[in-house]
Amino acid sequence: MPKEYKLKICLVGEPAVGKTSLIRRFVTDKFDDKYLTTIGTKVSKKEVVLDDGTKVILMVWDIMGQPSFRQMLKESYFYGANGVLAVTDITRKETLDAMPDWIGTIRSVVEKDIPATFLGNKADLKDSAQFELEDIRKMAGMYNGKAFLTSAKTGVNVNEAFVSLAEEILKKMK
Ligand code: G3D
Ligand code: MG
Repeated sequence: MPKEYKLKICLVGEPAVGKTSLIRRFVTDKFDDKYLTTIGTKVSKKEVVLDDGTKVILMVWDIMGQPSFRQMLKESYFYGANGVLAVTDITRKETLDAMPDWIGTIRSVVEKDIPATFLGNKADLKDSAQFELEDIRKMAGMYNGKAFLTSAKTGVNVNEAFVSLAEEILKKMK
């Protein structure tokens, strides 16, 4: 009998990197170009079945990206998190540079080696890219995480990234 798991996943990253859009794409498989900036927190739920038949219910937490909120909100948002999706925007290098601060914050609340998967989002805007997959891989490597180029707009790699994180979390639990 395959086991069933329920996991809490938090998205972190600077404002406008595409956190809310990625969740909307993953949960509803649709992209809305007119989606407004998030106000407050939102939890979405999606069930995935892994290759080995394991059923995983993902509770996906969307957080406000304003760095000033990082300290204020960290306890309630990150409490009980099983994994992190660290989202950057490939058209803005500063969103990659800001990531260690985000990871530091989450690691101050939850266990130090919480699985983290690193995304370079807006892969559809490749022509205005300021960094590439290799740079994300380097950062991910510092935290033993995987790296993906994603696009909430086209949907490329969005499912793959969420599922990969779920697999990393379960690998660690077993
Ligand atoms: P956030 O939740 O991290 O703050 P949002 O980011 O999901 O609100 O997205 C911020 C802006 O980036 C939005 O544009 C959204 O449409 C756009 N966006 C998100 N993901 C992608 C992507 O993969 N490709 C492209 N081209 N745009 C993306 P607006 O104009 O609505 O502010
Ligand atoms: Mg948002």
